[in-house]
Amino acid sequence: MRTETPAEIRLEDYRPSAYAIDKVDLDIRLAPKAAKVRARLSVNRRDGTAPGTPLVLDGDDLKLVGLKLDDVVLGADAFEATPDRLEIVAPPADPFMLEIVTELDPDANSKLMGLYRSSDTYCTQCEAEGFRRITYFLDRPDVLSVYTTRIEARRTEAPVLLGNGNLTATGDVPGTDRHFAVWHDPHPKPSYLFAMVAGDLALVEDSFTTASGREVKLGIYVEHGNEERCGWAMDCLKRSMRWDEEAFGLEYDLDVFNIVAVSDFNMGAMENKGLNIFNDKYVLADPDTATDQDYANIEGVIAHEYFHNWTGNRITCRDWFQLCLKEGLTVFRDQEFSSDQRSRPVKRISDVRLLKSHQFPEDAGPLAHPVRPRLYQEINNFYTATVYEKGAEVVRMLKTFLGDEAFAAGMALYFRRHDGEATTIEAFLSCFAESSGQDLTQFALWYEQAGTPVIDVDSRYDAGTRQFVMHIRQQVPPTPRQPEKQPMAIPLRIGLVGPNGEDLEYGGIGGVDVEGDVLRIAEAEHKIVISDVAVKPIPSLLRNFSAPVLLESNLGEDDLLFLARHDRDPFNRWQALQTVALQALIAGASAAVEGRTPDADPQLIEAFASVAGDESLDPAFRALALQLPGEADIAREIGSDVDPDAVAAARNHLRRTTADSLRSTFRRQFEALRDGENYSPSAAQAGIRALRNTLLEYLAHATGGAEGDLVRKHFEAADNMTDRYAALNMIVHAGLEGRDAALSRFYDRHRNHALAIDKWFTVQATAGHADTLDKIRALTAHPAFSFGNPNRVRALIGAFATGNQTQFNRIDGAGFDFVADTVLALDERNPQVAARLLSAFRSWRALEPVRRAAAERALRKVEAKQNLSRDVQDIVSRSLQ
Ligand code: 0A1
Ligand code: ZN
Repeated sequence: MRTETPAEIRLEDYRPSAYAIDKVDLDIRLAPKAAKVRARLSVNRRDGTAPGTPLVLDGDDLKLVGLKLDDVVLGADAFEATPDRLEIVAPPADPFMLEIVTELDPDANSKLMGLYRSSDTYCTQCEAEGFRRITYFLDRPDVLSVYTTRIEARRTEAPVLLGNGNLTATGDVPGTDRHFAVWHDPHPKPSYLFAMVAGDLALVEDSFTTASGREVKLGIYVEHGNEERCGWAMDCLKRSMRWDEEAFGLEYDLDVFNIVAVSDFNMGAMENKGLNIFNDKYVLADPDTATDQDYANIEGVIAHEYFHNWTGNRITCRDWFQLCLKEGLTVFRDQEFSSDQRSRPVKRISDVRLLKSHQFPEDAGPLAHPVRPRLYQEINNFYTATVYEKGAEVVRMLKTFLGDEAFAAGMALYFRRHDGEATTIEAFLSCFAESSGQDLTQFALWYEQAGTPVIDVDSRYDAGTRQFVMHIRQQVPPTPRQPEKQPMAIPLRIGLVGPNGEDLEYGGIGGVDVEGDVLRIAEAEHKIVISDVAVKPIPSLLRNFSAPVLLESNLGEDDLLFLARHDRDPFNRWQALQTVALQALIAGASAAVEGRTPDADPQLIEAFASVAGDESLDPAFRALALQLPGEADIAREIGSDVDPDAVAAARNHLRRTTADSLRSTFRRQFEALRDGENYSPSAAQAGIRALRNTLLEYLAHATGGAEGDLVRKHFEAADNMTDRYAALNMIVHAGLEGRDAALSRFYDRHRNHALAIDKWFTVQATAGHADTLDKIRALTAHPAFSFGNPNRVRALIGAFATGNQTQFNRIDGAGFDFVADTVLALDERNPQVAARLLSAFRSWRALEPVRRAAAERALRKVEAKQNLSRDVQDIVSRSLQ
């Protein structure tokens, strides 16, 4: 546990290490309570380091049991060791071999960082700073070493022994019940990419031949009994490998690629070289237990981890401030992959929904930070939507500004120039500046300035001069430690939509640099004149969401509904309808605060009817267009003094009035749609199911539970998890008859499938009912609940804190208190999971005063606790700043 004021690490303090470690030889002897790790490090003094400079290695909670230098035991005055640090006081001037023996207790490791056990399988997690929990090391991403790992365990306990790279030897340890395997990874890598796994696991095998003819053995290792649920993940892996060759010319570089699925994992998955370790939620799928969304997530995460092999592993980060160098770029790559595998517009809309629901609130609250932070206390807290999702948007904007060709040339240059290096955002951007000849100085502000820019567009048409004039202003809001902002370089993709719904031709555009249909906004204000416009257009702004900004404009509801019907940009068709719905919901929330019933908006309902029935549109798109903005999205848009009960009342009202007025139409469409005889997770079938379930969700909320039978029938008849889980949500959330029966049926059917039981917890945690918190408290005592399994904690308590706006934000503060108490209890066991749960308070300042005060009290209680982990201490202090 930590000191009172944890140290801040700053980007400007970066210095290369005094020593390099070129080779690491590990000998790991596994045992549940006392594993021994012997590390032999080939240490080299770097140029510029004075001979005799102390070598200071990182540790975390380590027990040192042996130490030799060049095979000689070190005397007590030659080193200083604590659990968190090892200093060799006066190392030799010439290269030397340091041998360190540590003893670990994998069973006692509840933080799930370093070496731990998950359901009897030994596994490791080293990003960001977990390797120092295995041995003392220069545990930083710019120290690259070649690893050889010998793993030894009892054969019966762990018949499978896996490491990074290629397998070079196996055998028995004579006279014992133990065996070993040796793995060698020829690619120098930072310690955070080290991994090993040992256990009794089943193997699903396949192979892949790279474009240049390398045969790669592919393996997915899972608990026995799960072999049948690996097919989709394997298929995703092979498609990812092919796609990276075709889209970026990047081939795999080892003879094996292994994936291991474990059930206790702090995050989604980890890209360890040649040995990816996954949260089993992103590997295991079959139609009975996984939803279409799960299938899509698996596709995205498998691709993401695989793509890290080049963006992250071959080219890694110089320091943790550069995290977005690998994460933003790799998210961009996995998004492009999924767009190519599925519908591009639907993928874009889903990604933007995620960005707006996760990243925008982060950027608008006390935890806001730049895509590349300059300062951190605990790096684990920077695996955020800003680094990942906004980081991906920044790469996408780069591509928009440069055009496809210069972007591709910049990527190629990046891979050529920096392969094998630990590098920076500056080096990355230089490649694109060179490939395009553009000055990217202003663009680089996207990495430096936090906060979501607001773009205000006020436009008018002058029939006399045939000019369309747009006044554009941008403003970046103040964020923690950044009160003043400079104008950003913003690619604003536009079109002028004419009365027939087609894009109008125009003469020229003055007042801004233009490339194709992209305006290069660079100043705080622009007056832009578009000449020779024959008739009054409706501008379609920020097409395909060309920049991660908040757009305000003087377009009225009629204009937006026209765009919703006619824009040739599908993203903006979706966005226009969302904007109309959001405006109606915000007005509805104000009405609810004043105790009035919100006004009905017949035009909006009519627009929903029209999208629902438009068979020229992709069903997946229609489903997205019909889904109302979530309660948290409405709250974010309101921005201050939010009353979550009023928001929910407005949303429930719009949903119910829409359902009541379109009931027979929706019912007819629901019944007419068919997703096919045999279940397939294909985008086409998934789209039809999404549309059917969206229609049914409206029906479930029709006045008086009038369509309850239809929903219950959907639940009973479901032959796949997508439909069954959707129906269960409707039954529970709409409070339909048969709730308890449905919950028990679901539980009984899936009692042996942890990932399905997670859904059972989540559906109950997200019900917006007054008794939900009591039910959750009771569920924490359910035999299937455990604070030791991160997925379970997230499924129940995480889902409550982030997915239940009215009950987490209860006016009596009980929701806040419950989550705060859980954070405190969890912190002793698993600080990372605790800190992440605490970040659910990120929008507390935007609440109305009574709730705001209650949230602050809960945060103060966390702050006051002694011996907080650095993870929780960091989040609570920034939340309160
Ligand atoms: N690099 C991984 C994310 C990750 C980060 C930290 C972890 O520690 C528990 C695990 C995974 C990715 O982007 O997928
Ligand atoms: Zn990643």
